[in-house]
Amino acid sequence: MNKRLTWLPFLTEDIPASLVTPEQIARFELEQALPKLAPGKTAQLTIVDAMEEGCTIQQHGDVLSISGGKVGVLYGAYKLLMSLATGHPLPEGDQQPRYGLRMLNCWDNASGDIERGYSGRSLFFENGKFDYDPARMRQLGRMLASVGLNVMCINNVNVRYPADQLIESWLPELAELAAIFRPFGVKLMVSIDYSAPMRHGVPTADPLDKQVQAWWTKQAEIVYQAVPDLAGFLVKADSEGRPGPFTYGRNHAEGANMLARALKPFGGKLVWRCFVYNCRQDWRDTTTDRPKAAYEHYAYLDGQFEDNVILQIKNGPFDFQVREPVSPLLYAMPKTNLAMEFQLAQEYTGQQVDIYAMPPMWREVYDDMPADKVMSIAAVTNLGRDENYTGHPFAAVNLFGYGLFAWDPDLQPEKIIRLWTRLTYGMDQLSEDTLVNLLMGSRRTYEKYTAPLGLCWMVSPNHHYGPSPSGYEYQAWGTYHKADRDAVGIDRTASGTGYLLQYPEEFQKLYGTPETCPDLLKLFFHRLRYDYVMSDGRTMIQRIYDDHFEGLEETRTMAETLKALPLPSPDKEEALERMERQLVNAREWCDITNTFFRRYSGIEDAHGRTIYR
Ligand code: GCW
Repeated sequence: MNKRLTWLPFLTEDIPASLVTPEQIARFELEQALPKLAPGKTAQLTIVDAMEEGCTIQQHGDVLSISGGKVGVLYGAYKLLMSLATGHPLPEGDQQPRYGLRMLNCWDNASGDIERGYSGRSLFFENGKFDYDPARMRQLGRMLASVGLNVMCINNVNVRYPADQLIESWLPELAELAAIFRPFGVKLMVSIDYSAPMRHGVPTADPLDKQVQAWWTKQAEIVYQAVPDLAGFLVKADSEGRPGPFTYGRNHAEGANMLARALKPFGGKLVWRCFVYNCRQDWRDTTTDRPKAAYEHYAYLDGQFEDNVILQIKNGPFDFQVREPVSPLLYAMPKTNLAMEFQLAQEYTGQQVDIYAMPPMWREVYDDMPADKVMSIAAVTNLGRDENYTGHPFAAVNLFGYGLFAWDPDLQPEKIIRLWTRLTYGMDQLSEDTLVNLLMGSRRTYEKYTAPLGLCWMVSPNHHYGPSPSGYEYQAWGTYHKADRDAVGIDRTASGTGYLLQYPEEFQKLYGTPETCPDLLKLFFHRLRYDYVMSDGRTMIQRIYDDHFEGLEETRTMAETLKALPLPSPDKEEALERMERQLVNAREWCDITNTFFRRYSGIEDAHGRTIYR
């Protein structure tokens, strides 16, 4: 294949279009890879329908046997090959994914642009229509199946004409694409426009209106005739200008249930995003606190949703910032199906220019979320038409790690990162350790040179790359830090906005006082004076300066490390070219943030380093 498939370099043959079942693909992959990875060994596949997505792998002499459900055998084949390729022992016992739907959300527009896309244009669309390379789609199917992902929503949640045609005049094309991904165990999903009936002579989109209900019921029938195994619809409603039930005075249970009922006869899911907040806030208004919004809109509706509705909740209460506490809404809806949403696209985390490996961050999120309440996992993809799919060659570790975590959320980040590194580059031990360490530390480094201590934002408005400490300060998006000469941050405790009260008690205790709150989240929950003494004895302002200088220094060290690594071409050149830009970005962040706080606080750096005036 002309395009690079980073973590499965031993699968060099394109998957032929003639293979139409997971079992056939599993055999094909094993046949090409076993002679390279385990010469003399053969594989035996047994399908046990009841095992569904699960599998077991065993070895008897030279025979490697995989049993599993229809898709399970394919997952088993990839697990087996990855173990052989890395010299790890075969996975023991019954392998079952922890989460039911392991979804990717592509924010691809029909025009071919990708909202928050940093690796080229859309893999699926160009110029207002479907436009893809079928061989590349199969390659993508292979990537997704190899890490166990099973649902892909192909279009942006902000549905713009003509993407609304996906469930109307584009159904034959949608069916063709679904057929390409089906053998990989990947079902397609589409984002829909809540007001669609109004373009078909229905005077309203009110979910309680009979005509509206009839339109969606009929439309679901038509859609499922074309794509019988469509995973369902994804909806962004009443959010950032999208249409939704609020227009008609209806709540989101009424809004979602209407669509869910239309999908139910066909086994479809209705995935409804909870990213709902007032994006036209007046910065003078201190009674509204954006992180409170999702809980306020949804928690009281617990138990009122149809059983095929899944509420999709961003991992934090804001919006994919470098560090946020886990969303309290995840704890507040025990009677509702929930999915947690991550963002692989590095919108606020370096845009696939800066190195930012997410597994360490996800470990923290999985540790903090209610393990038994969340049933599905979603992530905004970082994929595009770039030859390596992810822009920065190292950004592939995030897609890889996301899939592995969605299968087994108890994994350790280092294990995931090492696995990816070894599969992708197969370097000597020392170089492997070096790259693993670099990736493991990359998120902390990025965090150090950007917005401090859970303060969030401070990014340049609109495109969200680079610093602009007050860029959002007087805007309508509800993201303020309120720095003055004495203090910074917003008090979100009971005596402040009350956001803290949305949490279960143990979190309230932990975050409730500046003393108990972890340093890295202190400015998320509290408004603190610059001379507040942190847990390690430094003042808050000194901690901000130190972190920023350290972040820049660590980036410089990363750049040196990168130069010395024996990475193959063109990954090496691509990584080095991006590192040049990361260095510029880190320096801008460091200097601008330090200057900003120095100007407000009037406090000098205790170590006399350069802070510009
Ligand atoms: O953070 C915001 C992004 C928007 C995105 C939105 C969302 C798709 O800046 O680009 O819109 O989140 O999650 O809906």
